[in-house]
Amino acid sequence: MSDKAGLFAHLDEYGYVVLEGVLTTEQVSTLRERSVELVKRERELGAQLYLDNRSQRVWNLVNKGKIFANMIQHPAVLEFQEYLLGKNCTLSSFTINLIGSGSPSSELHIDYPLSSLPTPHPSFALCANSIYLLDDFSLENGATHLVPGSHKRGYGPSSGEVYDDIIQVTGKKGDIIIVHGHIWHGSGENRTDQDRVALLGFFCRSFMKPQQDHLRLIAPEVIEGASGTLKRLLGVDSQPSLND
Ligand SMILES: O=C(O)CCC(=O)C(=O)O
Repeated sequence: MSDKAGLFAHLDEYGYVVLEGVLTTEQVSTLRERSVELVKRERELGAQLYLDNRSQRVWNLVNKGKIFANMIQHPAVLEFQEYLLGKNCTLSSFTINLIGSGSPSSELHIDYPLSSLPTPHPSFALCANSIYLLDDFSLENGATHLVPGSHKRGYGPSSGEVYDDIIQVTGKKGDIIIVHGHIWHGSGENRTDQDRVALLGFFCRSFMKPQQDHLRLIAPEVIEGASGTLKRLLGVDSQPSLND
């Protein structure tokens, strides 16, 4: 599926779409190498491990290298995020998600803050994710689980429940999967001897509180030197007015 209208229609209908071959081979290899370095460094400093301590997230990527700051502004990602969340949407968080060898699958869920809101959820998206594949996603190494169409149900999955309409979304490194934030999803079990590395660019509507407080967590010189687009994504334009 390559025509733009078809990609948007797939996203609307099923709640996800795979954008094929967005990143170059060189971008993938530099991003993966840099991601693995950050994972190792933060593990030594007591990083957040999960899924039997085999998987790990690295938070606040905009502050951890220009390559990440550039990647979150990728036009292909912004086009689809703005389609779902409005032209003034902002970044909620930008993280590395490493699903380690031997990691069990995660529980099916919807992401915070949607998971903490009363139901029914609105029919329009409040948040949405972008999964940058830095490894091929296969049935064996934990390709993302999701329930197609579940973004239209207005509520999230029940903990511990088994659902029979789950699929796994496979793809090639360099692809980016855009995921409607209301879709029921999770990472799969990694039955291989290799880690599965991805970046998660999570966006929200501009009136919402992001998962991370970018303007306090990111170094002032990074914010000052940011492009207009990046400043907007970090929420510089959506601060409350002082009314003075
Ligand atoms: O990495 C994945 O496949 C999904 C990640 C996920 O479910 C999450 O971080 O909420």
